[in-house]
Amino acid sequence: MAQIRPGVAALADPSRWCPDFIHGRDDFIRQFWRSRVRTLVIVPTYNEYDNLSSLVDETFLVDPTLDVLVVDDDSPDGTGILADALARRNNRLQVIHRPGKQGLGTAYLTGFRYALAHHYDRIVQMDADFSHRPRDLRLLLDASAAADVVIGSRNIPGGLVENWSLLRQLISRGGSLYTRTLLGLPVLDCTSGFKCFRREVLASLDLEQVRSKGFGFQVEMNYLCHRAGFRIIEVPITFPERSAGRSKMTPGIFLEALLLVWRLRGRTRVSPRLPRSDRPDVHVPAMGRDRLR
Ligand SMILES: Nc1nc2c(ncn2[C@@H]2O[C@H](COP(=O)(O)OP(=O)(O)OP(=O)(O)O)[C@@H](O)[C@H]2O)c(=O)[nH]1
Ligand SMILES: [Mg+2]
Repeated sequence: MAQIRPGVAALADPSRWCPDFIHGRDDFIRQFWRSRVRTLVIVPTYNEYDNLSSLVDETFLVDPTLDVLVVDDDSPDGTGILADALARRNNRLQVIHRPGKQGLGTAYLTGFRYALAHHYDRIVQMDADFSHRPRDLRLLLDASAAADVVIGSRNIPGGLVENWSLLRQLISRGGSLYTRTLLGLPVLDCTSGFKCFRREVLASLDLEQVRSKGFGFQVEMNYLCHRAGFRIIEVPITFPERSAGRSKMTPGIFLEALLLVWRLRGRTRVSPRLPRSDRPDVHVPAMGRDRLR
């Protein structure tokens, strides 16, 4: 069989001679778009001293052009003091201090108001306990070019949870099914808190009417976005159990989410909804598909 000389082989492979902006047109456009868009990552904290420093470092490693806002509720373990120290070293990190624990939902609302006032284009929600892996941020940010709301999902192909008992997985999946069924939401992971919103979404919603303090907040935001006709898509994430610090989950937070669904369902009956698809919009990028193999 005739041998192809290395020089000829190089000519036959465009990746070896074609400029990046022609060969990888998609990448070029994506990078250009990324450089124009201002993104704020909101991280609510309560007693996350052991996680915060490395979380912030890893987040900026993913994308040094992001800004990060820590919303701390006067954590007794000194997380707020640590956040201030980190912010002194990096002017892309901002800190809001609130007096005492007021709940995850209101911490995000505080962050949203800050983001709108400071003209950010995209707003990301991310927990401080590494259950939302900074490396998965890239998936959310890339998908946000084509959607109003992107949800990092554990319940779509390629998504997974690590180190959860079977019971906990059943409760989480059951909770999403319950919410989806009663509210008609086209979302497979209704309680995920790893999300990216386009500015227009938050600017157009009446955030004052959002009442949930715990993880019901995620459901309430999904509901409002869907009702307003925004395009919601899900991308697969890996969700490890926290390795440092303690969970803030309480039976009260759980009950709040259970009852919230009925409160929202009551609202559904009285207000007409905008036309939109009722089917989940799932995006499994190449990286997610690889996980399935
Ligand atoms: N500012 C603020 N942050 C909070 C509050 N409650 C929880 N958080 C933060 O919100 C994020 C999620 O809280 P977690 O305790 O991990 O709750 P969860 O992820 O629903 O529960 P686990 O899966 O058990 O960890 C973490 O970054 C917490 O530090 C609060 O009252 N105020
Ligand atoms: Mg957590």
